Amino acid sequence: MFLTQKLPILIVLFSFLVSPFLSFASKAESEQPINIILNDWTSQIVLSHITAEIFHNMGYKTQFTQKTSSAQWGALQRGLSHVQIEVWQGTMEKMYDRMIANGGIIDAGTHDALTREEWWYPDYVAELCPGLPDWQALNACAHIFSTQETSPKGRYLSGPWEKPEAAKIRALNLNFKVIQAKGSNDLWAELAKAKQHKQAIVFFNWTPNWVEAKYKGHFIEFPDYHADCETIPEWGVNPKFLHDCGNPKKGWLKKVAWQKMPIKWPCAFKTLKNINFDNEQLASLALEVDGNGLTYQQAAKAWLRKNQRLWKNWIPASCQ
Ligand code: TMO
Repeated sequence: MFLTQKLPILIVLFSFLVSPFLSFASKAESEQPINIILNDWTSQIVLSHITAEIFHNMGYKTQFTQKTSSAQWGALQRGLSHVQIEVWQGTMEKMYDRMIANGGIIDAGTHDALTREEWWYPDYVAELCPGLPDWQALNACAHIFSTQETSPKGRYLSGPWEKPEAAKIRALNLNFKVIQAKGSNDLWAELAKAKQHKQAIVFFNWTPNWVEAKYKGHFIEFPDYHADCETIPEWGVNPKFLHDCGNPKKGWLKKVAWQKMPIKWPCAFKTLKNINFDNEQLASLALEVDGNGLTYQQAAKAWLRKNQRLWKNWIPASCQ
């Protein structure tokens, strides 16, 4: 009688006494590592490291897998990878919508950051090409953007991300040719070189990013984005073609997860939903690496050290 009544209390007492000595790992619902996708731009990589460290702190194991933003979807859908911490509307909305509709991936919430991904030029180019940032000014000065590869057309230097730039050029009848950079470092190198020689350049850039801290410049103003622009040819200035518009100017930035993550690692998923960065935080993280030479890990660790109160609050009380 005594024992059966008191047993629950004894168990509670016992676990209370012992729990501080148990490793954090005992709190993870599964020993299997959470696989986090590393894409190929700086803020995404730093945020991935921050996320991994937060999960470690909660007792989870993590792994990274490098995937381009176009190759990531299959891995997420099949459960080979489980988290992508920066899904940008301007480049990834189409695949995001399709994958959510398929049910393979789930939305893990939206960052506060508002994003824009678009053709961009440094300040001094405005003097070389009057009428910018209006896109209609581009054709009259296509020649000043031309390179050996593109002459007599202007060069538009794109990134390796999912964007139908050639279709946009065709739909807006621009006298430009797309040259695709291998990665963001190539974009920054071309920007520095062009600036040094005061040469015209227009390339794929985005915000928040480190560039805005170091270079003044502008996005090209294309016809305003509308979802119909990408699905209904009749929409917009060109009735025959899709993509006759720019990217969203206040785009979303989302986190996505493998659909079974909430069952397999419930506390990690709840925490992922709370992880939230704004424009300023993202731009300064990117600047630490691309401007100030820190490694991705160093930038992540420094941020975690300085912002403990903030990120510890992202872990729900029931998971601590
Ligand atoms: C996905 N990106 C931020 C490089 O445009």
